[in-house]
Amino acid sequence: MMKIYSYKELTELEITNLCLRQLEDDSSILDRVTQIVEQVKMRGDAALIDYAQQFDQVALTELYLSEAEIERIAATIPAAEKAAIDTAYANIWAFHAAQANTEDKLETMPGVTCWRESRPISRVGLYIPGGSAVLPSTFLMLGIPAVLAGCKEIVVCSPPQKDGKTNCYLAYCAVKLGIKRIYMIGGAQAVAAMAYGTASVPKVYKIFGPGNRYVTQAKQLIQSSSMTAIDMPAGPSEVLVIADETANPAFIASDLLAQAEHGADSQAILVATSSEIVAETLKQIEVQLAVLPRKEVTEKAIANSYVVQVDNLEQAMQFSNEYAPEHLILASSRFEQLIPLIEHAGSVFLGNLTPESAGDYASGTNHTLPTSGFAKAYSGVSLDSFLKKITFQHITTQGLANIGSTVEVLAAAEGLQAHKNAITIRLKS
Ligand code: HSO
Ligand code: ZN
Repeated sequence: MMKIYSYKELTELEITNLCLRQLEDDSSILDRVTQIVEQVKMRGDAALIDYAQQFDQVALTELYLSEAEIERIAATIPAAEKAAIDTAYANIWAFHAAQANTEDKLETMPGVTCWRESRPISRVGLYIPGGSAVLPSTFLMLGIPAVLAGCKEIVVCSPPQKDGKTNCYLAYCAVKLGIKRIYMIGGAQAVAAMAYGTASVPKVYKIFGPGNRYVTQAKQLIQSSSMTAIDMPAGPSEVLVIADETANPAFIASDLLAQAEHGADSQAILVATSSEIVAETLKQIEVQLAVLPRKEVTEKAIANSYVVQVDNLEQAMQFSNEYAPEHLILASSRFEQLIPLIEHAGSVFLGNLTPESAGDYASGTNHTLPTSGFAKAYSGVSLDSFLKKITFQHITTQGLANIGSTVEVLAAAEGLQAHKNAITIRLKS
């Protein structure tokens, strides 16, 4: 069961330690991942086919599913799942479409005009996991902003099922997104293929998507060795629930367990002002956990989680800001007054009727979020993640007269005569 700490009895060092995520030491797999990346770089498609045999036990003749095949598989989706994907799609689309903005041109000095324009990253790679859990939701969360941004080439990799194909959910998402190929490549080899390119897989400029330790390690590796950006550093998923006496223990338990079922290394933290709520929640966890299909994994994650008992909501927010959770749930009817106190969180869920699951699948916000305390410096995936901003400027005769001497003086101060000349020669003309 979860350990209970009393906030006021914790030293600063203890708080720091509680907020440290157990980042796995992945040096053990670094050699293996390096080898896979090297093989893909050298042998391209041949290496990918060998790895599909070795890791996925499938003999691929073609590395991707064609448009016709995707359409055929997509057509087998049951009606309820189709309707659910349609609704989620519409909400996620609307929320991300609203993020598009154009900035006004600004005259910083009379005759000196500066502005920014967005351009899509022309080729992006999406990794959609398919091992222990197939995640059509992740396909929507990455595919929709990519399409909205106008990325010309969207390369999608997902590990093949036993039949060498993908399932009807991913296929249906691909059809909706207008994506005409799904590469049946998983793991570190998929990341390597998209980072370096092979005969079949185009090289991309940015790779998105969650994955296991191998995928994560490969993303880190290729970031420095190839000219490829990644969405963000990834760690195990987490939730922090802040609850006061207005919270519902059964609801809190359901949220903690939803997080915990992602993996044994997931963390679910409860920060509560009321000891009765804590006691009730712990009971509810037992009850609800007992009948979960993923009980074993979930139990492990719960054992790896804890409760912090606080005196008031201000203390709760202090702890939460130190932890910087990927997901923050404010299980309180007083959530309104807490919003200004939030400094760090990936995504926030307000009130007792707003479970994280809603955001994981369908409300509209993106579920690709900063974990492991990276919420202190990173934002979750959004439309902007698929865009670059280019700055522009234009200077008129009047502008040159206005800005000229400032640049000349600064260039001279830096000892860069040629920079100064670029102004002087124009002022003279
Ligand atoms: N909670 C996960 C996203 C997810 N949940 C996908 C279910 N499917 C990371 O934010
Ligand atoms: Zn989730």
